[in-house]
Amino acid sequence: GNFESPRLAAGQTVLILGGDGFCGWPTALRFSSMGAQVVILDNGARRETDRNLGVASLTPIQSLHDRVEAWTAVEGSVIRTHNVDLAENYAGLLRVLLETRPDIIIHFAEQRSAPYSMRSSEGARYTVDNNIRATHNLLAALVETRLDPHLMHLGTIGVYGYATAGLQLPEGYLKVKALGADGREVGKEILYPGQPDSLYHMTKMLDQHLFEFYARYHGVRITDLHQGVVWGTQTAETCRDLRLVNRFDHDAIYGTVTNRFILQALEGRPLTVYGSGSQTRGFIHIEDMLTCLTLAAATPTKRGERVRILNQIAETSSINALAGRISRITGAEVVHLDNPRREPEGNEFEVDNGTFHDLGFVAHRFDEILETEIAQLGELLGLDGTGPRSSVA
Ligand code: NAD
Ligand code: USQ
Repeated sequence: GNFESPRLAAGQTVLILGGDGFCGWPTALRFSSMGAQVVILDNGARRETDRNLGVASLTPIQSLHDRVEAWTAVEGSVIRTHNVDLAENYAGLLRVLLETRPDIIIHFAEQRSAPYSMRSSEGARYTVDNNIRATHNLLAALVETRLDPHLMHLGTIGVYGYATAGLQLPEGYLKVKALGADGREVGKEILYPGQPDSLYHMTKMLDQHLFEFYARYHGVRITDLHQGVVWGTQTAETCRDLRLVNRFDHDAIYGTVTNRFILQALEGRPLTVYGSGSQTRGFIHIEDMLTCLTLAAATPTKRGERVRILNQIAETSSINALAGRISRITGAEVVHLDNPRREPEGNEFEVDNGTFHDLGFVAHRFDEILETEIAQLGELLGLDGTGPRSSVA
């Protein structure tokens, strides 16, 4: 990574909500390796959903208990874990907060699949109930316990909505001019009035309004990170022992596009572009996500400050261009399927991510790391592009 002072979090206590997940687990290991006291809260909801959907990580992930034991064996550091449902067990949350007294909380603990939130009323209700209650319980508990950690939340670039009408997406706040009562123009900054394209993304917009309220009304210190689609699998820490391996989702509900395309190419299957492929998205590699999180953690917001909203992406690309890049390296064929999602195609997508640049973030570029990533995943899964592994359906 390009983070210059990896000891910044040393001695701090970092509570990671959703620390058993794809983004949360590598984050727990990164902060632990930097010397922070790391505590994970996770109710295992994601592993349960996998069982219900009949899907599984393609990498052999261990139980959370075995993962943290392996980390202690490898690194010598202890990561404590709590199996608490953030949305349903408020008393349990209070207990963990008072016992942990975190300096930093990183909140990943939400249902994060857009298609899952749109597939049925059950998926929609679970996503809204789980995500909004999780976030609100956390905010209420911070006020009740009078703890004053820096809360970092993983939001999504999709909160804005993808049809941007050619506007460059600002970092959370839109400058507007309107007519004042006396007929003169007045300027104001308002939370960007997003029009998200899935109920999942909608929960992140509702989260953002809760953050705005709790920062303004109760002085909670918050950074909301509007992140693009994460790709890649392993990080410097998850590579150190197979028992630490990160999860790899490839199914149509939780598998995200870049990782699905990489796997399809490694299995000698065509890349499944939905619709015209002219949808544009923001992307970030998992190592770059860790760099951004350490930079945000090192620059906490102050009491009384409004929510800091940062756009966390490395670059934007259309799905066609993404498929083209992977196809050029691997020779994979590209197919266009009827788009199973309702989403705007042909959208322009310009994103201001100036704050991370100012903090010193230099992203890896797709083309620099794509080939390495494909080779690493191929080695991890025992795939070389000639056909599926026997255990892969
Ligand atoms: P994930 O599903 O792998 O991990 C989420 C974790 O949170 C799971 O381990 C789950 O068990 C836990 N969880 C969910 N609800 C909980 C609850 N009520 N109580 C306790 N634990 C709960 O997802 P991920 O890919 O790691 O994403 C993490 C966060 O980052 C999400 O909030 C997501 O919206 C955001 N994000 C992810 C991506 C991406 O591409 N993966 C991109 C942008 C933003
Ligand atoms: N897509 C394909 N082919 C596939 C899979 C997806 O063309 O096989 C397309 C989709 O139609 C969509 C785009 O790729 O246009 C992205 O889909 P995705 O499943 O990779 O990602 P998305 O649904 O946007 O959600 C993911 C994470 C979510 C996060 C979001 C960031 O699951 O948690 O918030 O990325 S963002 O998209 O920037 O809002």
